[in-house]
Amino acid sequence: MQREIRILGVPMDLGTNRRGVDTGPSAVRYANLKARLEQLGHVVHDEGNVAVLNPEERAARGSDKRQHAVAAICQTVYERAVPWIADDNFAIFLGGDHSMSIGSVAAAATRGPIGMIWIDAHSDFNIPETSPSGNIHGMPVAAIIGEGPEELINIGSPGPTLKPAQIVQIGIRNLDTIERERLTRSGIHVFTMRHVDEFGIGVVARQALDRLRHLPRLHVSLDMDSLDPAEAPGVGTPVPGGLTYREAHLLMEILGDSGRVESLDIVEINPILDDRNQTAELSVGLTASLLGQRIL
Ligand SMILES: [Mn+2]
Repeated sequence: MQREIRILGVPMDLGTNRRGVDTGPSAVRYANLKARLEQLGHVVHDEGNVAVLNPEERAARGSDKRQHAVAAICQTVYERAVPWIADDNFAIFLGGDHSMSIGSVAAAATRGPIGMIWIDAHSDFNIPETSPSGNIHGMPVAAIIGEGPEELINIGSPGPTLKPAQIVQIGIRNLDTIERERLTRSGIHVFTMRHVDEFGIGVVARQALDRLRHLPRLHVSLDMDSLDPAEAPGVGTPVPGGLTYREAHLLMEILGDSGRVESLDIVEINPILDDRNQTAELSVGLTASLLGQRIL
């Protein structure tokens, strides 16, 4: 199916301590995301980047609290993307760190009830009180269901963006202690790497879609650290034992075959740690698989 696709870059690393993921959108563009999608017959508009002050610029201006800056950027992402969502275009958000997704998911949810498939090594379900690092990129899923700081919860519109039953996570393999307890109580359905190992990614992908079968539209949030570091070395927080190249492609193809995915985040690519842009190239291939590329 031919789609009209809009791409928005969010060159933000304010949700993490490690510099580098702010250049993720450039790396993905360098890996020819637009041309690759055009080859599949789609009409692609690159809408450029949301303006993000880097830490030095923020310091020079007498920077406010990081959380305020992240909230303001997420609100801008939301406001830029809502008109495209209304037009029924496919939207691709290029991070930047994963806190960006508070804004992109809020925008996607303006279409009506959506399901969210969060593909990640981490569940990103901390709140400031439970986070060992204090980094906001470990908190977006909590904010999306209405837990954590008010200013992050209220992006787009006041109150929670999604209910836990609208969320499925895939690829999880690294949880903080309290985060793990909170996650098991949350009602979010989690397919850990054990599920992938035991049943195979094809079964996991179909079960994830089935869990969200009451929701006609889906948002996919792809943290590139869900992949094994051997395939995707250029990420902010690598964790061994991730999805293989083939598992990740099959997952994207099955999600794409559903015809229900309307928006996508690609986050946490860190070109400084990458090997000749391998991780960004992989992300482009995975996006193509989600949007119709098939072997035969
Ligand atoms: Mn993440």
